[in-house]
Amino acid sequence: MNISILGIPMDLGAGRRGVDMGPSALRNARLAAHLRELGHSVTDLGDVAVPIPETLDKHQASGLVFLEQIQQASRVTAQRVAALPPDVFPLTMGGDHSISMGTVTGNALRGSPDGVRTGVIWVDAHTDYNTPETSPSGNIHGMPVAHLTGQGDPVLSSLGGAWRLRPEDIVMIGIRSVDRMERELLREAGIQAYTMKDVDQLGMSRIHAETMERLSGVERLHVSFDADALDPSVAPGVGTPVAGGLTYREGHLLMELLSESGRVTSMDIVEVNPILDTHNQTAEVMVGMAASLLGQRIL
Ligand code: 6HN
Ligand code: MN
Ligand code: MN
Ligand code: MN
Repeated sequence: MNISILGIPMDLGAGRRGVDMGPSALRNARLAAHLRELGHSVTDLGDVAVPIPETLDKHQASGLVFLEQIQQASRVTAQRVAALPPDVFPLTMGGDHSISMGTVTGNALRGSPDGVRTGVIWVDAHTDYNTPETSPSGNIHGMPVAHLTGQGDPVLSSLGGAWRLRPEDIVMIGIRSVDRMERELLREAGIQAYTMKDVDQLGMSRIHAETMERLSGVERLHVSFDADALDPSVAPGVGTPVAGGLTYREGHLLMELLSESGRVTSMDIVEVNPILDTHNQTAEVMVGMAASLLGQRIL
């Protein structure tokens, strides 16, 4: 497979600094080399330009933190990804999870200006379904799924023109932290979310099977993997850790089963924060997750 790696060193959407160094940490953990060892042809496209927070005035006319800069970086990200040939597998690296507004949109638009029906598997401790109105923090990394489905800020919700991610084409896995109003919006939208209770009770194998069944009608399938989906003992280098997460093996099993399905067409790795990490452990673990999704086998 031809894999294109693109970094989006974005930390304007998060409440804590350092997640902009995620792409460097993942490169340092030899992401490209690991994927080449699996037989892939890998091109590193470098990073999208994202402004440094200290150079900006934090207070925007809209009241949302760094809204304009995130709009601009999301537009560029969507354009960069959309310009990649449909046969390339884009592996996009954050940065905080606000980058996925651009990456998912760009992937849906590849080779098709109107966008094709795209499924999203959102692996995360959080549902990231706040709107600017419901968000308790104002941080845009807690809002990408709402914007992808057409809610919230009008610029962020129309990055792909008229294209929208359909609520029924989203499956969330690893969920254990949802805000009060966010929960109501999720229920109204009917988004399928597997909580950690579901992971404990059903097991990852069944959750994978149900996910594939639910997303059987989509043309493309994107995996957005927030490192905080994993338990903080496995992935400590994240800005919003939540206890009781996916084990190392649950994460790998999901990636292995998705790899076997042969249906995944793009992936994000987000929220790796080397400042909060221990000897780059979280980046190393996430490189392993990408390798499992991209064909690494135990035997
Ligand atoms: N992430 N629900 C919280 C908020 O501020 O909206 C946390 C969001 C975390 C976002 O980890 O990608
Ligand atoms: Mn290694
Ligand atoms: Mn997230
Ligand atoms: Mn999260």
